[in-house]
Amino acid sequence: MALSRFEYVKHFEHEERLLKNCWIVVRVDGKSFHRFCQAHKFNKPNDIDALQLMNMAGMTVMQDFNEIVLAYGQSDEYSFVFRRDASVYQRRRDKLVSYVASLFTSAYMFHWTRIFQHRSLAMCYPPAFDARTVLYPTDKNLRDYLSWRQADAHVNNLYNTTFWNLVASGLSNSDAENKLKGTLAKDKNEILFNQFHINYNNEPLMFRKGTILMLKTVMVGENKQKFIVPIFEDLIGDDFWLRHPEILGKKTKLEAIYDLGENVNQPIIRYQIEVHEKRKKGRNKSVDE
Ligand SMILES: Nc1nc2c(ncn2[C@@H]2O[C@H](COP(=O)(O)OP(=O)(O)OP(=O)(O)O)[C@@H](O)[C@H]2O)c(=O)[nH]1
Ligand SMILES: [Mg+2]
Repeated sequence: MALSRFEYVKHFEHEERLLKNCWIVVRVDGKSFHRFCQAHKFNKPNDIDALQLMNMAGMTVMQDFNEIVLAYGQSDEYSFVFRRDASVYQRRRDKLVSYVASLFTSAYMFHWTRIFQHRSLAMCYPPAFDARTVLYPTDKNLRDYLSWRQADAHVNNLYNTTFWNLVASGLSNSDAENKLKGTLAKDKNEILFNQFHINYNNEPLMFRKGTILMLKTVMVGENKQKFIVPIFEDLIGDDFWLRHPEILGKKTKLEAIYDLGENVNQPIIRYQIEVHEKRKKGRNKSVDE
């Protein structure tokens, strides 16, 4: 086709490629989620269904990109870690960041009914997520990034758990805020324990540590299956990295079976089992016909 005289405008487009050999982290974050959570009357400080919905959206993104080695979610944010040697979209920044944000948002909407139908909770208005890409040149930088996000989850959750218990006990929001001004972690632990008989360490791990998602081989009935599994663990210490050496590219036993334990009841696992069963049925049907 002949070039139109307008075609020169194409050269105004600028494509940025993400530096080679660096870990790529794409982090999505809910836009004005303070308002979104209020509008939908999400439980404070943690709404288990809202967090499960974030995990469902995180799972969908991971299923679409096979170069994500780990995802980490807490509050209204999710970080996706792409391998150092990822060649996704030839590492074009705009393409990657916009696609991750868009898929995460549509998945959040797609899974909404499944998660919230037991509360008959309808969506009042469409949510939006922004996204950014950050490059980390060393393994230590990547570990520090993830530690930063998990430490943030801990600090916020301890504060919010104490704050909302104070408010529930009758304090106004500003009185609760004043009471917590300048307190250290141990002070908040003490308030929770002495005033509300809550041992913070017994709060659900998902609230305290956030959710880590990884691809693992699991047993579904008699069959081995690759599933995105939720992991609720500390990732700041070395233990986590020794137990999951594949993240930093150190090969693990290929067929090592990951024990889901009680996480078999997590919505993202139940969903993947359901899809797996449906596919199996579909396959058998076409064989029968
Ligand atoms: N009630 C409730 N609120 C939550 C929950 N998870 C996240 N949020 C809300 O989401 C907010 C997330 O923080 P930010 O991302 O800093 O705030 P934001 O309102 O989304 O603002 P921007 O990200 O700057 O657009 C928190 O401050 C909470 O208000 C939850 O489980 N329950
Ligand atoms: Mg936000």
